[in-house]
Amino acid sequence: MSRLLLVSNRLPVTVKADKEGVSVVRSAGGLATGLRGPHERSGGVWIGWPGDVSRLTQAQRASVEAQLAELRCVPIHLSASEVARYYEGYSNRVLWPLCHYLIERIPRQDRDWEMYRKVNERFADLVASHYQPGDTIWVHDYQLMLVPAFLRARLPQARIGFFLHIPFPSSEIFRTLPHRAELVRGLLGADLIGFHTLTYVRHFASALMRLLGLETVVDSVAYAGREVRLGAFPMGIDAQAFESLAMDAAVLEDVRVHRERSTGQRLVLGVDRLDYTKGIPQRLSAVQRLLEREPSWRGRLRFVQVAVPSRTAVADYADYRDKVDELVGRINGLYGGVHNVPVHYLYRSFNEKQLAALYRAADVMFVTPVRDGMNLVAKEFCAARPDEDGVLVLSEFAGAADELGDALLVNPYDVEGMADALEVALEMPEGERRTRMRTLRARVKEYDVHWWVRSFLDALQALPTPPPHVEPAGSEAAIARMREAGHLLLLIDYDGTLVPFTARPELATPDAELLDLLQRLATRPNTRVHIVSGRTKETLEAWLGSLPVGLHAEHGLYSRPAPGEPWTSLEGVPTDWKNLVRPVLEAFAARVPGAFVEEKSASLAWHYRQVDRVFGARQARELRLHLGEVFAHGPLEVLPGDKVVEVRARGVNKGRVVGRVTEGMAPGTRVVAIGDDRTDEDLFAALPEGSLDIHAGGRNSRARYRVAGPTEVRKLLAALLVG
Ligand code: ADQ
Repeated sequence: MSRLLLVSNRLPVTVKADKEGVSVVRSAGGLATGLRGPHERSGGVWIGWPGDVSRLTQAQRASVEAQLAELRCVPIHLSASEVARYYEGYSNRVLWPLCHYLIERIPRQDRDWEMYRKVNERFADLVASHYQPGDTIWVHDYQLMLVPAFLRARLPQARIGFFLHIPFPSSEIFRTLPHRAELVRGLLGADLIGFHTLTYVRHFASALMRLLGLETVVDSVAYAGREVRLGAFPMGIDAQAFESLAMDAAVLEDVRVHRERSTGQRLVLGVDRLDYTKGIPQRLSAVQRLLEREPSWRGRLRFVQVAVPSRTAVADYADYRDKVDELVGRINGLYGGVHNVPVHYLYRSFNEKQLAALYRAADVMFVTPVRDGMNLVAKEFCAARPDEDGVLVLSEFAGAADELGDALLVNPYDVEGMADALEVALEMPEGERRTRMRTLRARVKEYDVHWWVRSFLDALQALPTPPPHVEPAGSEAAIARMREAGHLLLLIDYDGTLVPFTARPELATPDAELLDLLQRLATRPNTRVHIVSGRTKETLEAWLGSLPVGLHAEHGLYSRPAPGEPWTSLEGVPTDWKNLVRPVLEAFAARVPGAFVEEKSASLAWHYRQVDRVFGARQARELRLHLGEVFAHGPLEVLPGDKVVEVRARGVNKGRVVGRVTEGMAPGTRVVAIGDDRTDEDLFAALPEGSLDIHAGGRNSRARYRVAGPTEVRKLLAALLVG
């Protein structure tokens, strides 16, 4: 196994200082437990924030450093302002509510983005300084979404995984964020991006399409010359540990006490961080509603809510706490008796043994987040029930609901419905309880945290090793190589290479500057220029016909070597298929607003540049599949282009031009091809040895040189005319 570098906002430790000195203890959280084995075995380090150590003395800090080193942890110390702005400000006040669909909670002014960026960059610098070739890097969670891209810039060859522990929201929510595109690009620095559920994967894929126009094919997306994989890896818990705890003698004694105290009552349990995503008021309202409408439950139902204090520095959490306090007070005031109250509210942390005892003692576990990435509490409850009893009531908005179908699923926004489900749970016959719990436990035990770590790391390590990264050279290098050649033969694509794309193809006429540039290039000594386009010969003739350049239309089907010479066409290209394909394209155009069909002599094209990105891409995919199925054995090729699906006779491609134009060329001629589209890859592939291939744009390309787009292509060509 390669060395594993783990990166998370918090290190999996707690620093405790008292009169005795300072000690660094491992945390018991799920992530820490699951990753401990691989972390220790691989000999790597875990990089993160150890919490605030600013109040420690010099000597205490040195001791902390030494103890962290012992645990193979590398601290990144955050200043008070970094904590306030990167962590509390951007991570917890912006990203957290956003990903949980609570955009109303996001402050209007987004002041902390810069700090978020800066701290992410600091993390990346520190990780890069510990990196050794061959290491695997695994970055965790929403606080560090930019780290993968910062790392990729520093370590082009590294294997980088990222896991998001919270939901990735619908792209309609995500795109409300001013820095949405930067965040998505940040994640795309990784080789593998993991989420808890397929729904989050789908949301992310649709954000990629909407924000960056990137299409995900099955589970992979091509970005900046790399393949980025997306996957669902539902996180599990240390089920074995919870089961053992639930059988521990001291825990069983606590269970007995809990039960005794609730004699004659059913025990309903809630366990959460006190967080506004956890749906605690909704849960309380459901309890209240049940007591209100079914007086028979009054005095027979005991609801224990344990809430661990969380993010107390964020004002929203204080308000939320007040709201919960008030509700608890109201319910107890209404339905409490002299000797008992229905709601027992405990605002503090419980250790695992105490939690296990409560889980095991409960009749009903009530888990009702309004949104939750996964929700491990639900799984812990199941693991802590070796007696195979107890009912789980679970929000359908928790990621865990995808796996735990044998829970009673509820909609936390429907208080009446939750009250119904609570009652069903309280009255569920033993046989049904056991059947459901057995299935739940089987799932939780099999897909535990160790499975989760293994499956993510296996997927990351199974990715093909990227070929040694050769950064495509830029304009300077290309110009130098072009200048040194005795003779130049330039093969240049038109749309997207010499001119930018326009909404409709007929609008992309050449401007005066371009005509002048091509004229001067074509009359440069020992230089020949050919335009190789997918356009019709009529268009090329009308737009560029007066220039002393060769023209090649419809991907090389037609060629006209010089002005005044006749157009010739490739022999034997069938066109009788067009009458069959045209109606299909027209039908697709009719049902997709903004799409239209273009007819050329040997091809038909379905354009969707003006169509909504997501819808257009989906329809294009469907069209391709449909054509592929219906005309599988015909003499056709279906080519996906830039916002166009083109159908043409098989065997016609831009590569066919190369043979024709290089025939009889002067010795020492350097062939240079420039293009932006997938169809230009055929051209690049057919070039003779020693040629230059230049990709104009950001897609995956075999070309060894790369420039950004039409403006840079023009600059590059203009540079040939000086000096
Ligand atoms: P959290 O929002 O913290 O995690 P959750 O998955 O339920 O939510 O994990 C909470 C952990 O804290 C559990 O292990 C639980 O035992 C413990 N805990 C909760 N309340 C406690 C209490 N009162 N006292 C003591 N311990 C308590 C984020 C995402 C989740 C996702 C996890 C893991 O929000 O959706 O499941 O990360 O990816």
